[in-house]
Amino acid sequence: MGVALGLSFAAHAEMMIGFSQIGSESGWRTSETASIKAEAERRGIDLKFSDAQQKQENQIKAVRSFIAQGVDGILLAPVVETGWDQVLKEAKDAGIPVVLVDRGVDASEDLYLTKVASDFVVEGALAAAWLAAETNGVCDVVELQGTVGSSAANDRKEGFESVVSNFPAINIIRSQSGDFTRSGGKEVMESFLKAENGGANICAVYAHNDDMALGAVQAIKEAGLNPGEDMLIVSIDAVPDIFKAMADGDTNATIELNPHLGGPSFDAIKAAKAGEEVPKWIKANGPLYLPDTAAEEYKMRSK
Ligand code: GZL
Repeated sequence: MGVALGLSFAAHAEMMIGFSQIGSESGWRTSETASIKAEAERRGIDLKFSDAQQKQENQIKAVRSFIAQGVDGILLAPVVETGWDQVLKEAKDAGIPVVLVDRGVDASEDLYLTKVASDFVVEGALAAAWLAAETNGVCDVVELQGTVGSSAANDRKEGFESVVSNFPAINIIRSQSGDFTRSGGKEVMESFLKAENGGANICAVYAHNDDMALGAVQAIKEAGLNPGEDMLIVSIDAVPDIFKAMADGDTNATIELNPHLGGPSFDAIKAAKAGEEVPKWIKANGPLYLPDTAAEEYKMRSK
């Protein structure tokens, strides 16, 4: 009688990493999540994933659970900048390195290993520089801000204003948060149109991300205006749908935000465990894209 040997080799994971993700509020966020999960898979990393539904308390709970599980490292995409000191100290006391992914925190640098993120101030400045060139420095702009209190929204606002302050005839006439979502962008844009003479006073829309810009496009069309012509639209993320909108003439510029942050994050944890120095900020800024290459980019990115 043959003996069936049930040999099961628990795949030996290179590392066990906890990842506290903000949520799935935008196209960019979902592609970032997919990219980080794929990179973990490729490296044989056992990734414990938690979606916080954009609530900081869920992220703090998740980090505490990762600490209790004794993970080798933690990726944290902090939904807002403040309120992290205590839980970061708990991770540090447990000897678990924390990598801030995509967004930053207002906490002492010794409480985390590194931040893998773009420089949002530069992104905001680039958007303003493009608009100033496009309008010869004369434009009344409405601003769709990202999530209130997030480093992405704070810094993109700061960067935009740092350039616009050099142009006395460029004015930010309205500014409000659409929380990085399409529905939020649409709702706020509808209120801006109503408040600004049906949109006649608005020269341009600066949206902190593409999803809010696409929501604004819908609102502008429903108001009987031509987005991209009656008012310029510049945004950030470079998601596939914005390239389609640019190719259709509905928006005018986008700035790339790199969603492939898993590699540098996992490398940083590995380096730390090997006792190597890791810089406190690993930057990943991308270029500005215009309609001339939008159709090509859309085809390539939506495969
Ligand atoms: C910025 C990132 C922002 C994206 C939005 O790095 O945090 O959050 O621009 C996302 O699409 O919601």
